[in-house]
Amino acid sequence: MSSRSSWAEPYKIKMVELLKMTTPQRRKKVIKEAGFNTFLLKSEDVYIDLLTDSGTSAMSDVQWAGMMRGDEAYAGSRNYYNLEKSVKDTYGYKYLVPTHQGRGAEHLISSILIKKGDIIPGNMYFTTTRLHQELAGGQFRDIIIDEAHDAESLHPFKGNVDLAKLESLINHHGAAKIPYVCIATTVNMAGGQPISMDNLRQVRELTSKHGIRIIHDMTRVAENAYFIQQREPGFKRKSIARIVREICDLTDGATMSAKKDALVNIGGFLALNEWEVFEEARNLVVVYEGLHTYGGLAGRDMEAMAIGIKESVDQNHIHARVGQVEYLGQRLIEAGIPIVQPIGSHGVFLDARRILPHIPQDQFPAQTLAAQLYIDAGIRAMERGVVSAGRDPITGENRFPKLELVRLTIPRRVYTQAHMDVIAESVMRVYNRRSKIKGMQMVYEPTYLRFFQARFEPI
Ligand code: PLI
Repeated sequence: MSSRSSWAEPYKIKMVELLKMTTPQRRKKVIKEAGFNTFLLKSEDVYIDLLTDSGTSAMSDVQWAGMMRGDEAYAGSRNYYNLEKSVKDTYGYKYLVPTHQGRGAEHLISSILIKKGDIIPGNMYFTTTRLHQELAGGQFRDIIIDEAHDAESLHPFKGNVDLAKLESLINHHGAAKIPYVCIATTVNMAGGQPISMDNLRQVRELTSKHGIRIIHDMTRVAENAYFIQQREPGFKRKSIARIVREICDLTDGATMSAKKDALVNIGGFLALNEWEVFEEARNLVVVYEGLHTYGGLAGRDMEAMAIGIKESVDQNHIHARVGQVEYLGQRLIEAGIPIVQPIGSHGVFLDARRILPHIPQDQFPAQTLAAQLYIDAGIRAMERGVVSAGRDPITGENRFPKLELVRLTIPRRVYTQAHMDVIAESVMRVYNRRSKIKGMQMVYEPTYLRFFQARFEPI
């Protein structure tokens, strides 16, 4: 393990991508044309892109070299076998089905395991994960601890499961109605908050007692392992790789968006320990993604993923990754800006409820704040509040989550400390004129995952 205490980057820069600066006049014009939805902006109009950490990371020279070794055979590509080995060695799951990205894996596992009327408990929803559960006929139930819904709670493991909530669901519906419990490591919608190993062990014990599977959303598992190492007694001297493996060993299968932790621009997989479920997934993948040895990916993409998985569990890498996010978060805390605490692993989440208390939630405070941030300095963030939560599929009513957030998501290995300063200064400027900011109304609402394409107008 490293004796370094600074989070300074364990890499140097070999190539740069030039950014375009825009004027406030242009930004006002283009955000209006984009329906005040940052997803609808052209990326060339963005200075610092904090929309997501998904597929936006910088690959290493080793990954790029791997891209040149793509074996683009339709079947049995050498890169598939390299990926299979990397997944087995790092995560320990027995069987691998590659998919084009995380939601491809969610689609497969939901279609295979969920029957109409089933209940899927999870430690907070994620947008695509819950939608696939619902499209398969299931209903999601939130079993995360209450502290996760409180932006101000300093609980060190806000991703933890409330075991009483889980037990009560099992008692009420019966284990036969629960095909699996969905456990995310580093809970995205809670602000990048980890689950503790101790809590995961208890979830394992309870689910094993009832014969219920745990399907692991392992999209940011290495980041979760870092928090366990730093915060949970007994883990200080364990490597990230070992902690990651210990987490995976407590679960029965996993969906992975490799576009996050695993440092690739595209790719994902479904990993399983049960042969029968794997056999079905291997068959179904040919319908929706591609043959089971490429799952919608090019050989070169699988090679980059195989390498990225190994880089993701390096101590110096993860220390710098989370360290950079913490640097930005600390600057905002020092300036008195309300953010979700503790600071998460993949981004800093602004608490729009406390920043814009005069805007009611049905006038989309987080959506509004994200648009204002863009206008200020060309920084693109993402709404994670009432727009992302969508409507209840049964009642059709808007879901009003307690957390109404703007996510400043930090891509891995992309921006510098000076960029973090620019971001902090822009947030402070917007914060200082917050009382003048007015809410918005939604003027176009798509059926699925509305946050991607909805349009708004100022009231
Ligand atoms: O975007 P996909 O289909 O590769 O992965 C879906 C997905 C699943 N689980 C979790 C926890 C995610 O964060 C996730 C995707 N997240 C995106 C795109 C994000 O911006 O956070």
